[in-house]
Parts: sequence; structure tokens; C-alpha cells
Amino acid sequence: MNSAELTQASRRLAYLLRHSTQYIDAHGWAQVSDILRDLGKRWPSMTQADLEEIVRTDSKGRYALDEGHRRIRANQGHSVPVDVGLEEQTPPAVLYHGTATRFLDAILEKGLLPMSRLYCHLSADIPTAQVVGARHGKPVVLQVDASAMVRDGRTFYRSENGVWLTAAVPPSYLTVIE
Ligand code: HQG
Repeated sequence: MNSAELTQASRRLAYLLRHSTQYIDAHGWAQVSDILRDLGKRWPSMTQADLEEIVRTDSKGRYALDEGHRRIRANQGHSVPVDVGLEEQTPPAVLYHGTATRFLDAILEKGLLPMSRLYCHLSADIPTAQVVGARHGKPVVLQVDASAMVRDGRTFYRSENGVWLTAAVPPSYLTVIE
């Protein structure tokens, strides 16, 4: 498969592993054979090596294969309820969330909410947050006072691919970065 096809197949893969219950189990794992059969309907030349290349080259490390490469799952970003064994971790003192300017008023009023996903997604650095925000429109970055949240008993997780996750961020912990 060429790289444009691999990118398209990766989108379908993200959908199947994060937002559909068709193939995944309670821990987010899907059988590689089921995924290959599904992707093969649209990309008939797709092989297991292509799938492994998508996993290996993904810019955000979105996917993981198990040891025997029989099962595959998304590391984070799910909207369907799964337990991927996230471990609670102490975050850096400050984290960032990139969003679009049109969401700012609602966020400063209600705080950051997970919306369609299981958790709010936070980044460890500003450039990453800017890219995340730009997916939605004109980007703006919010600074999250993670150390105050920890002090107040709130829980953080770090996904396998380094994304910080938390249930919600009330407005009092948020500052807009100019
Ligand atoms: C916004 C991507 C109104 C929130 C990224 C965001 C990330 C509110 C949007 C991961 C709100 C949800 C997640 C409130 C939050 N009122 N809007 N109270 N609270 N929002 O895509 O964080 O490429 O579900 O600011 O890199 O943008 O998919 O979340 O703009 O890691 O691997 O509601 O997805 O990774 O959008 O992105 P999303 P996100 P992937």
C-alpha cells in the first residue's frame, strides 16, 4: 500500500479501535485478524505488514500490538468505555490543553469536559497543544494548574503514548495563554 492509502486506513483503524464496539473487548483489544478482514474490504491489498507499519510509524503512537501481534488496541482517545489499564501518575506542575477560540467562553464557564471521549486530553508542552487546538479551528492554549489539581485530590493518568488524561478540569485551574 502507498503512504496515502496507509493514512486513510489509519483513520479507519482509529475509528474501529476508539469509537466502535464492533471488534474490541473490555480492555480495548481487537483481534488483528478481524481488523485485517475489515480494512481488507476497502484496501484489498492490505497485509499484516501494512498494519504493523501503521502502528510503528504513527506520529502519535496511537496504537499498540500485543506481544504476539495477535491483538491491537488504541492507547487512548476512546469514546466507548474500555479499560486499557491506565496507571495513575503524578503529572508535571503545569499541563496544557489546545482548543479552538470558539469554545473558550463555554470552557471558562463550565471547565474542560471530556465531551465525547472518556477523559480530557492534556499535553505536556505548548507546541503539542497548539497542534491539537488547530484541529478544531483558530487555536488557543489553556494552561492547567495540574499541581493544584493533585493537591485537591484529582487523578491523572498518562497513556502509553504520553498523553495526560483526567476526568475534567474546573475553570479555577485554567488560565488562557496569550
Ligand atoms: C472542547 C487528538 C465546549 C475541547 C489530540 C476540544 C488529542 C469544550 C473539544 C486527542 C468543553 C473536544 C483529544 C466545554 C472541552 N465546552 N467545548 N466545556 N470542554 N471542550 O477531539 O482534546 O489525533 O474530543 O477543548 O491530539 O481536541 O485523535 O478532544 O476542542 O490528544 O490521536 O471540545 O485527540 O489525538 O474535541 O483531542 P476532542 P481534543 P488523535
